[in-house]
Amino acid sequence: MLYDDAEKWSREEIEKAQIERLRRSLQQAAASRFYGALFREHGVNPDAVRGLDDVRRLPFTTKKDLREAYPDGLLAMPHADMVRMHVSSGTTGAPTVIYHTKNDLDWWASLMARCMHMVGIRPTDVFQNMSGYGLFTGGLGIHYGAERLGCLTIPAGAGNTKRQIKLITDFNVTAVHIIPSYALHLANVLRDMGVDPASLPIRFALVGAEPYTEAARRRLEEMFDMKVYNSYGLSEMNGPGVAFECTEQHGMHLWEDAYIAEIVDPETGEPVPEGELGELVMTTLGREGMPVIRYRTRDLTRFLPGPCPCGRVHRRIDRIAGRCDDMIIIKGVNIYPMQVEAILMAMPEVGQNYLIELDRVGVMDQITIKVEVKEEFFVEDMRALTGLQKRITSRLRDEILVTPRVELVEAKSLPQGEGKAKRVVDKRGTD
Ligand code: ADP
Ligand code: K
Ligand code: ZN
Repeated sequence: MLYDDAEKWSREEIEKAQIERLRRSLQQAAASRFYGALFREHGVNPDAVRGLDDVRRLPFTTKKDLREAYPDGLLAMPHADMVRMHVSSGTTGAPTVIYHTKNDLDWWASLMARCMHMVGIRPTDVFQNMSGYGLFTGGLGIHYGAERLGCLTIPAGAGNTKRQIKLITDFNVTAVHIIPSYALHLANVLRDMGVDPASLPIRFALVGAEPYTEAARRRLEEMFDMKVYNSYGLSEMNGPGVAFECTEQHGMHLWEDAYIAEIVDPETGEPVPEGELGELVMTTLGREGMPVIRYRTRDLTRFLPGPCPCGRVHRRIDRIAGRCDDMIIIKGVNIYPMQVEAILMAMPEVGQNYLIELDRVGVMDQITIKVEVKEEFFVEDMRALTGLQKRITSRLRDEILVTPRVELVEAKSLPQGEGKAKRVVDKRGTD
């Protein structure tokens, strides 16, 4: 059963709509100061767009552009038509602002509702949103989607874990939205309270906003006895509701009636061969207040080849491997934090948290990985611990190709915030 007509579109229907909507988006964008100037500079004529290949000739928009246009250089309609703004959480620097009209919010809520419906969430479900509200789009973005679908929606917000748990049990919450690092933390708190996470009524979890691995997903599914669906979005493209897993749990359908997605080589900006990893570039097709054209997301992923068994034609992207700017270069080797997580989360002895520290000792870069060990494995027996440390070190070395220093620490001893996890601390300075 489908929520939305566009879910069952064929490739031809998708492409036809994309071309029409792209033309309209470009016309709309041209009304903004930023795109007005950019289009003049690059000779972009919206009416000349004939096919999807024309997208490649359009100039990119970068985070830097959005920062420089702060606060309203990308507004394509009068300020008075705007009803909401969000500011990116600024994980990687100065903030950027995104505006929405009433129509924009309506469109966003329906995309989000479509995602939730796709995995089986229905108006009879009780939905608790455990992510921060405020400027972060994971709050209101998910909230209005859940309401649109018809769920009783609890705006719990982030943190206050004891109250979260009380709400879940008192109101028989069957679906939640939660970021991965907080979900792992929640499991710890529950166990400390003597509650088995699997005894909670939750059946569905929308998990996203930061990278996590397949191993972390499986861990969450087992601990809570629930289904975890990967949810991807970014403020510049509204927020959540951009791409979402179906019940196959194999890649996220990116809604192509609402966005044009490309994957390019982050160095050259040229398209990568089909199926290869690169930077996701996205264009809004449905936003009137502030269209964004060919936005460099800096998120690394690839298109999954072939049709999805669920029958939806909207192309699937793979789990986000990291951001271009997450990459750690150490001793000339490129490393992504998710490579480390994949190894750690697959080991039963490893707890729910880890931290990567980069240091310079003399002229040598050094990578230290602090790893929480589950209580039951953090024993007095030095030999057992040394053995575990050696095993972790050698598995990590095989994956990242440099030998890290591995420090085993007690469960729950590493810093744990309510927002997106900080996985890397670089103390190398700039000297
Ligand atoms: P910020 O860029 O300040 O973190 P956003 O809230 O807009 O602000 O975050 C969007 C970013 O979050 C994406 O570009 C991506 O890097 C990350 N993200 C969102 N969802 C996922 C997901 N399911 N998997 C991995 N990363 C994600
Ligand atoms: K309801
Ligand atoms: Zn599918």
